[in-house]
Amino acid sequence: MAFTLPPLPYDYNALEPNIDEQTMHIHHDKHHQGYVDNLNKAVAGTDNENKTLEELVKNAGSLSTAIRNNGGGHWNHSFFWEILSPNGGGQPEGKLADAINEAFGSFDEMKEKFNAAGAGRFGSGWAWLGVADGKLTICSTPNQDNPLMDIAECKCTPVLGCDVWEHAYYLKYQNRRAEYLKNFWNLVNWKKASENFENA
Ligand code: MN3
Repeated sequence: MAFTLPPLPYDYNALEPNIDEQTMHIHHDKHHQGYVDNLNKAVAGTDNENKTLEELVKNAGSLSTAIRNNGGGHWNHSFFWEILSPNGGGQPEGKLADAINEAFGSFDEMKEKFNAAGAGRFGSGWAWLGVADGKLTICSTPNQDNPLMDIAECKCTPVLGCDVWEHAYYLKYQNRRAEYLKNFWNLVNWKKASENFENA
């Protein structure tokens, strides 16, 4: 069964002013669609056609570069749209809030570390907050890799992630990746992040 592009769970302009409408159109309709199309081409007529996206991502190290890049791209973006919300921002509550305080000292220190991971990623990639061995951790991955991949330097189950490819922010922020990362927090869907945390 072919992979398909999930619709955005909100309108293209719903994340304004933090992420602009044109960026969301290009990012979702062109970039994410491209990963889906190229993933379908890469698995067509092979055993990998019948595997789930998670199976492909977790075994990326033994699969083709095309599956690693486009399977990762499909997984990462599907995850990213869900972690953003027009009603996002604020702070997490409950178990996730407790775990953040325990791992990083405070919510603000966690944000600082996450932003540093995103700003420090040379070129294109992602910043992640995830769970490894029952504890929260922060890391970044290059290109469309993610921490679920067997080949990832930092392995964890993602709780939230931020796309720091230029295509995610350049129209509005140009070279100001740090400003984009700062505004990312206005959009974080902590309900979804808490679900990811509790399922990890
Ligand atoms: Mn992207």
